[in-house]
Amino acid sequence: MKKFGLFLLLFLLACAFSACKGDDTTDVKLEIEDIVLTKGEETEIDYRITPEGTFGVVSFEIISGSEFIAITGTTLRALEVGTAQVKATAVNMKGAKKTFSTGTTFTVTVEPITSAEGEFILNGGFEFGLLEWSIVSNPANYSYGTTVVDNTPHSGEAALNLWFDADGDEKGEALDLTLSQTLSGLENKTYLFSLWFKGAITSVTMKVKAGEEVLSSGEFSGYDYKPVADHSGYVHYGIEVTLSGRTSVTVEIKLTGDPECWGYVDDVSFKEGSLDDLEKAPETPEAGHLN
Ligand SMILES: [Ca+2]
Repeated sequence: MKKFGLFLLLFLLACAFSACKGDDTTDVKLEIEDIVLTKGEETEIDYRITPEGTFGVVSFEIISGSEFIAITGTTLRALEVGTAQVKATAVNMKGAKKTFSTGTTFTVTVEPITSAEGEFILNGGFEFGLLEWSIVSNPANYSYGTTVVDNTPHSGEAALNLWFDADGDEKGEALDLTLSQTLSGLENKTYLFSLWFKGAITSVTMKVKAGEEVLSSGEFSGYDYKPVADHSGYVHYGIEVTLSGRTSVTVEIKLTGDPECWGYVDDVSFKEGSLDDLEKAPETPEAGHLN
């Protein structure tokens, strides 16, 4: 009888063990690879719960470097250059037969915005929103974005969008916007400051300054121009500047327009070169085209 009792106990223990194993908590794994982003970028956190067919609810906790990133749901945003550690936890869905709780940690590295070799402007293509640009709008509360709605950017997926509707009447407001960026590491060379524009505004004014001193400037039409073929309707505007004894300048773009104006600026560039490097539409007898 005693022996039978022991068997029963072992049997029950075995059952409990296998039941526990059947339920299984130990074989569920959460896998997330380390992530590298550029400052200003946003991505969905890609995770995998195994075995295949296991569903879970995943949550995240930034355990270090919370000043560098932000996580909302599964959306990860890179705020500042640095490294963050994130703890992720997956638990079974509510009411699921199989219960589990599993976790992992991963690293998010935020890298600085860089530009192509020889290019001094950072984020000239507006692919990282308005980062790196100083922007002054009049009125100051008009906040221009970089979403390209129904027109194509010159390159990438974004451009500076000059259409801003402050009062919700679906019409753009009058435009008075200045953007600038201070560049350093320059040499005694001739540089081309250029941008791609399309739209219907009044004017595009470009300046290269050293403090308040204007080293070079040019004003271009915001509506009367001839786009360059195969450039999505954009025109290439630019000014050149020859530097002597200066390693740093500020480049400035001022954009003005009447109510209901619209336009895009993309691929702003400052690099060694001259006006000869501007891409121009072929000369035609058509009057009124400035480019
Ligand atoms: Ca772009």
